[in-house]
Amino acid sequence: MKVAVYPGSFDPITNGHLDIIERGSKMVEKLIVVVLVNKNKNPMFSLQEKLDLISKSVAHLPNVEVDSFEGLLVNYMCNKKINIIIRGLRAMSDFENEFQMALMNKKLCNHVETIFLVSKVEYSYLSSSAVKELAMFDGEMKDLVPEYVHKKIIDKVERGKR
Ligand code: COD
Repeated sequence: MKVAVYPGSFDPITNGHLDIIERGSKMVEKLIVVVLVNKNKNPMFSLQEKLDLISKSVAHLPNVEVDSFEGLLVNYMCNKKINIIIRGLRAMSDFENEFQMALMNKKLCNHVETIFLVSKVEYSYLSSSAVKELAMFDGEMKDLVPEYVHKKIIDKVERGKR
């Protein structure tokens, strides 16, 4: 079975991520969206919340699963015997970091191949950080994230103000 992982922080999942998931899921028999846990980061959403947001957003995609892992991505992949990583590329600014990550993962595990999907033009400026910043300052971000995610971001920001 051809299986790939789409790893990321997903804090929170955006329509840009979702587009990569939808397109990536057509290239393989199973795509696993993996939330990597980084204890040094202070995310807006907890791991459980991220898993919930992603699961609801990909519910229409039967060959997509959601999982999480703490540690090196290649260890997750070795445990599950998966060789393909899918990543999104928005602009040249993504390239350097993505290139380094792909080479490092290849060095750590020679079987691993990284496939890059170029973002749609309309999502090329979109990031989780931009969405969070808009949310903090009451900017409009309805078109940038799935509807359920939009609601949960608004709830979180409102709770923060109380
Ligand atoms: N359009 C298209 N693609 C997009 C968009 C968009 N609008 N927004 C984001 N993406 C892509 C990103 O380019 C990335 O490919 C992916 O979606 C996920 O993005 P983020 O921002 O949610 O996640 P990242 O990039 O912070 O994730 C980094 C990891 C957590 C995957 C990485 O740090 C990691 O593998 N950590 C585990 C430790 C490890 O194994 N390290 C060794 C490798 S150096």
